[in-house]
Amino acid sequence: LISTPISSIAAVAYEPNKPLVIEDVQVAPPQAGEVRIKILFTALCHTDAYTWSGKDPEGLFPCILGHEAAGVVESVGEGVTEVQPGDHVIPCYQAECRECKFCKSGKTNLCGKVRSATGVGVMMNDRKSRFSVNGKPIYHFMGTSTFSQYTVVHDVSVAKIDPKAPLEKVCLLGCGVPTGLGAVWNTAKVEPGSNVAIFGLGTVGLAVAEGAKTAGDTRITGIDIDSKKYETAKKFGVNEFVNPKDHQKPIQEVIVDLTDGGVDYSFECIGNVSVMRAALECCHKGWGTSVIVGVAASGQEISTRPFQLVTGRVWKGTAFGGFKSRTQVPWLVEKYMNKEIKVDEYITHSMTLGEINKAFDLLHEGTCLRCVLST
Ligand code: NAD
Ligand code: AHE
Ligand code: ZN
Repeated sequence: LISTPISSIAAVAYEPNKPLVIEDVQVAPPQAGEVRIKILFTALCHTDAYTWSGKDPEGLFPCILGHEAAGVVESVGEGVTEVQPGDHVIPCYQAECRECKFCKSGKTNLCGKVRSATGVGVMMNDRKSRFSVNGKPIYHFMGTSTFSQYTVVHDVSVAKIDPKAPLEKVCLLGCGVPTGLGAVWNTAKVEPGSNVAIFGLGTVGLAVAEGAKTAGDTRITGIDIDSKKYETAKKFGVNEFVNPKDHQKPIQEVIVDLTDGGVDYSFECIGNVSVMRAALECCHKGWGTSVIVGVAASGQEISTRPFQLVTGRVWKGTAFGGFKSRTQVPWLVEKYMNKEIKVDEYITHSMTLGEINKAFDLLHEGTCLRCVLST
């Protein structure tokens, strides 16, 4: 079957912070090792807003953002064997080739096969984009570019899922929910009976809460400057709330006092470097572990007294919750189908791709967790 270019409605980011432009984009056929996907549903994540803001050192314009989505394979390039047209899939910004040094290490979910291309908005084969408007190239984003009716991704970035799974829901398993769950299960490996602090109660923080709750007998403290977040967070297992605005003392001291010397595990789910410091320093002496999940702007750096680490606290980070994407996204879909993990509960809004600018506005209001767009 010969694949030809396709016209696709997409939301193009021409410049940082300027409204996205909905227009017809040409999507070239998939080359060797590539897959063209018809995206049916895509959600917005705060990382999309971050790159759009111009603060991402890897952000390139014009580009097509979006990385939390689900769709159906439309056509495949030469040599693609693991998926075929019609397969239901979730694009994965964190690839998994199973052959590179990273994949074979058994120590990380990061994959080295296509990262050099996805970081600069092109495809690996010819270091070019498959998107264009009037012949001018539009950059890819995170190897996914899901704010489009059609996208082209590397075959190592496609998870084939159960065709019975509702795509308008499981699109969330492309980023935020797995990131929070995996930060607990894979990165921190929280044990039963642990004391946990979560900084930031957006989708990622709530998924951390859900993951921590499944560890069993956990005491979970949620910290957020927006007290509107507390009602929902209770449903995700958060037992206690602290609003930094209610306290004079540094928030780490407040948490240490509340938790008999500090927490066993803390998670930063905001992307604020001073909160990252607080999250480390509220950990218990001798063993407390803090996981950085939030993404901080270009030029931002973390700091603490080395004594904090000398005395046993551990600082870690996580990308996509440490999940091996192609292998474990289908497994997460099954867990959702068996009602073992929440997904629907994070979806607060649904709109169309044409309303994407309105959806981004919502993301900055406290009431939105995930907004799912139909394309
Ligand atoms: P979100 O904006 O929905 O949630 C952030 C929460 O933090 C909000 O509830 C906000 O009120 C709260 N907050 C802001 N400043 C605060 C402060 N100083 N103290 C306490 N609370 C504060 O975002 P999200 O979609 O849940 O994403 C959270 C972060 O995780 C973002 O930085 C995103 O880029 C990042 N992220 C990382 C990965 C990864 O793989 N590491 C994956 C997905 C998202
Ligand atoms: N380009 C950004 C990197 C941002 C970042 O850390 N991204 C996370 C995923 S966020 C999803 O919402 C990630 O997976 N990082 C590992 C990787 O390989 O990019 C910057 O700040 O430079
Ligand atoms: Zn994301």
